[in-house]
Amino acid sequence: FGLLLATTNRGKMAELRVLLGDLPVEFSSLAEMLPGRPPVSEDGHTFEENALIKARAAAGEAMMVTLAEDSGLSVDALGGQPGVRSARYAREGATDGENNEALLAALKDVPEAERKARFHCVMVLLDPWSEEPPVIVEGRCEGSIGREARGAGGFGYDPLFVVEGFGRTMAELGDDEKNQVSHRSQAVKALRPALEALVAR
Ligand code: ITT
Repeated sequence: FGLLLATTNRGKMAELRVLLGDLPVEFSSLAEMLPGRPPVSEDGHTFEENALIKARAAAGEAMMVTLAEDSGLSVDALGGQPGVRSARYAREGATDGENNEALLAALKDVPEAERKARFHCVMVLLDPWSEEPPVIVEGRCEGSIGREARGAGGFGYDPLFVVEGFGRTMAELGDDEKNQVSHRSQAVKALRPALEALVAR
């Protein structure tokens, strides 16, 4: 069957295609199914609210089974920021580089032991033809924020995020390694039974 991957983020899209690649599913993108559509306003206060906003909007417009996700970085020393504002931490429409710079600046005086952080990913699977409630799952990945950008892989805050137990940033891991430990891969793992049930239908 066809599954709409409701994201405008190219890094997410690339990872999702790999993480879900073994399923007998035909993936569609927003660009293909809803070309020219402006992004929905993500005004929720939690990852879950925003993932639901994105899933409902896309599924309702395309009338396709839809997977949407909201993700971000939560830094203890910043009281959980940037959180749901991760994509626009430096400013609305910020580049990944600008957000990384803003985060390093905010943590300039924070010592090593207090730089703990984690990535969150909340995924919503929504079938607009079904009466069932959407399936909602979460994945997390623990780590800490380094003092400089390192590595060329991944996207977003990956060059600053030192993965717990690895001593390397997410951007220094290979794609396969990232896909074994990332918040997104944990969320996909949790979503797998629901996806397999859909495929078997
Ligand atoms: P969509 O809403 O269209 O999916 P987006 O980029 O706006 O795309 P979010 O609102 O969920 O997505 O923001 C997620 C931000 O969190 C993203 O822009 C990155 O800055 C950061 N992020 C999420 N997952 C990440 C990852 O695996 N590695 C690094 N940064 C990540």
